[in-house]
Amino acid sequence: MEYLTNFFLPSAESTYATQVDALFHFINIVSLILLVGITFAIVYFSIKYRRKSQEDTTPVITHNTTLEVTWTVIPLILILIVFGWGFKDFVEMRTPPGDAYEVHVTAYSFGWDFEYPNGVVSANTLYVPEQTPIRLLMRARENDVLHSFFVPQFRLKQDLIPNRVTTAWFEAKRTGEFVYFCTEYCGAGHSIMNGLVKVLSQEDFDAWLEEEAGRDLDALPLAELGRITFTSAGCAGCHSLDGSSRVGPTFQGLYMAERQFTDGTSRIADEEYLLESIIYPQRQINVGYPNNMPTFYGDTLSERELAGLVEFIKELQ
Ligand code: HEC
Ligand SMILES: [Cu+2]
Repeated sequence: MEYLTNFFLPSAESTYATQVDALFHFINIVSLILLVGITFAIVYFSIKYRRKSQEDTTPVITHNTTLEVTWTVIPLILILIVFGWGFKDFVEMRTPPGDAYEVHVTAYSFGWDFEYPNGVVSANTLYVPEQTPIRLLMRARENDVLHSFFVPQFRLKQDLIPNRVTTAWFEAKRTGEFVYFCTEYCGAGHSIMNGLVKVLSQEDFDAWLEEEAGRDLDALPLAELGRITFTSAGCAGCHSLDGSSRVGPTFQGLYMAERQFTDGTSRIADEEYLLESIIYPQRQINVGYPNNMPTFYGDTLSERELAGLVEFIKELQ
């Protein structure tokens, strides 16, 4: 219901969101008034000054300087107001306060990495403290495509481009969870490129950051590491663990099951097959599924994460 509180716009949750809405409403209301006024005038004058009969010889008015100046100057003033107002807000939205907390954002097909100043990386969920200006330094992975970071409730939207750094900033007014989307159509996994911005109190944020910094991924058992990687690498967007099909097949009961491929061959899903499916997804395509799984090889996943994924899938009987 929260979404309906602000005249059809999602609730305004960043410090500048209400300003963006004010200008939006101004443009909407002025347009509405003009629409009604002009429509009314067209209908009224068409009837009032219509040609009443063949003999009607009322001269046609071709020119009226006063009128023309009026209907040029009034819209000009309105447009200058919109420009000045928009420019002022734009500059504010582009200029982070000097003491902003910086988070590096990397987008790839199909997921997001958020890296904090102490080196902690969170995958697909952005954690930030409330009432603190946050500056995002954003780029898409090299050789990847364009993505765009959009948080409707913050009125924030910015493209991410390979080999370029773009920036944006916001300050969340209160704690809560706010959905973000990728809003640049980027490929078959575009629809899974959404997630949450979790706004925490400063204490909770510090505690979270400290806990993450202390977590030693190298010390985790393989299957446990695999479970974390399943979410952090974005597999969860296309593969379920409960037997239901998503973009790709479920992982439940996959280990040692017989798989049928589009080239007519079949194979038992042993460890070798699982690993191969992750690093060379295009080699064998399961019947009934698209060939759109991204390749997870090279710098995307470490050897240990790959082994962890295989162990994790084996446990899902
Ligand atoms: C954009 C969607 C997408 C993402 C993300 C994705 N996959 Fe897939 N995956 C698929 C599709 C579609 C198939 C079936 C087609 C094929 O066989 O290549 C598949 C097939 C597989 C298979 C073979 C399954 C079977 O039933 O034979 C494995 C194993 C697998 N993926 C593992 C992973 C892992 C691990 C990740 C994360 C690191 C991942 N996938 C991420 C779409 C995806
Ligand atoms: Cu995207």
